[in-house]
Amino acid sequence: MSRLVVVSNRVAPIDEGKQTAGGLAVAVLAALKKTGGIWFGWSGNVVEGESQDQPTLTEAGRLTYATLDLGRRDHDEYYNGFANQTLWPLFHFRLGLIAVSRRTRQGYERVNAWFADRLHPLLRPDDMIWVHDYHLIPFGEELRRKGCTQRMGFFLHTPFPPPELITALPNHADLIRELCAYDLVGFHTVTDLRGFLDYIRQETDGQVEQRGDEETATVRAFGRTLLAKVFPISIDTAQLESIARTSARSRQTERLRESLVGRRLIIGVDRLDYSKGLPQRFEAFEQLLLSYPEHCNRVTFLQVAPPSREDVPEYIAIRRELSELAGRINGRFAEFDWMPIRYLNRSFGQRTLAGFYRAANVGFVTPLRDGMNLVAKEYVACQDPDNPGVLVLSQFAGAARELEEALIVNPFDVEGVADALQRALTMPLPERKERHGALMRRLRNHDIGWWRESYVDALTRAPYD
Ligand code: ADQ
Repeated sequence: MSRLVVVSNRVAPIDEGKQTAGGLAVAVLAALKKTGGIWFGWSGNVVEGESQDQPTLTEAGRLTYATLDLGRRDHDEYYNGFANQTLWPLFHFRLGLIAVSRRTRQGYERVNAWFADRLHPLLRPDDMIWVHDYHLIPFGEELRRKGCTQRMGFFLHTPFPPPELITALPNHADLIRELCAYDLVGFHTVTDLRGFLDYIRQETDGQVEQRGDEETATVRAFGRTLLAKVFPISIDTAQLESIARTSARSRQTERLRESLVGRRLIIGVDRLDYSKGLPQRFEAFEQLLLSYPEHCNRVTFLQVAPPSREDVPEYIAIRRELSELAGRINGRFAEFDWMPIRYLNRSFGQRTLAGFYRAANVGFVTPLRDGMNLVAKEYVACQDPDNPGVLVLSQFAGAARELEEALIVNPFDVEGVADALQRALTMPLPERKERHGALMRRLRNHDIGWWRESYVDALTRAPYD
């Protein structure tokens, strides 16, 4: 069996006992444990001066973690700059927020080349290399330039927009050419795949071949042949179900229930990011209280949103906006014994969140754009099947493609979202059970193991020419 080499911007915390494992970390660790291999990427540390010269290698059984500290300039240009101020807003359809700068673009290309240089000596000829996310698009081409002929796959965790948006990026063709250096490029949804294929058709002289399957295409472009395919990421459904059963009786969940004194609970859990639609979500909750005043003092909205990317100005702005909005709505509706919105800028461990999800009557997930959104899937998996809550889900989350039995909403339509909340809060038990049952069947069939195996299986079959 070939070794797997996983490359991602951040390498997840090595201490498994302590990790608050996100979906990617769980999937990657499971895959690496099976085949043995390397997990290579940034350590998460920023150092003054130059980036670390050689990776720190940490052995854990058949798995090696190879991590590098980034120097301040590399971090500013590659991570804060091009990745998070150009590609992130671009891929989330937010042209108004993109920063365009030759300096950060060069930094992005330079750090990718430097990363590839550091991984190269660790590679074996029959390794399979799996690169993750928008930070590392040029990585594969850099390895090819060094003569690497190994099977190489890329998976994009964000959406991929239509070519009309991609072409707003100067030298966009270089980025797409870099994607074509991989043998396999994976997306969450058919919409993302279509964005990529439409670019190839409209902006290059490459060819796209789709044989009756809208989820798979062979692409011939920039002198290469690759497979582009849909792999919707998922969660460890069985494990979450079991964690939620025990967490339902945990001390913290009990405390949350007691604090509600019989009121119903709506929950939102997100990184504090402008793509998650939080201002519109707060306004929709306010609209619920205006349109359906019977919920005043009867429903609490708990929004957990730990700050992220705090060096980027747009993230400072959204944080300020949300604090003001929560303050205004609470000031307007609160009673001396009821706070309508509980807004928490912190994160919780997976077990605690599982208990909170189970205690909540409504899961409120309304991003303006999201690659997949794992919180939506986690909320469903954590429900009590005998008395499940209802998921209110944005049509612009990749998850909406699969989770059809959720109440699907347009997050820009604040009044429409308020109506969906009302429907969720008043939905009869038989309908809730039926919807939840259908959602769970899908999440059990398509869990994180299925995602990982289908991707690795497709990569094993490369090359595709
Ligand atoms: P994110 O934008 O981070 O991920 P999401 O998929 O919802 O979005 O969350 C990732 C993980 O972080 C989930 O497992 C969730 O439980 C956890 N998490 C989120 N908020 C948390 C909080 N407040 N406290 C503790 N844990 C929290 C990117 C893309 C998504 C895509 C994933 C995976 O933007 O669209 O689904 O990658 O591909």
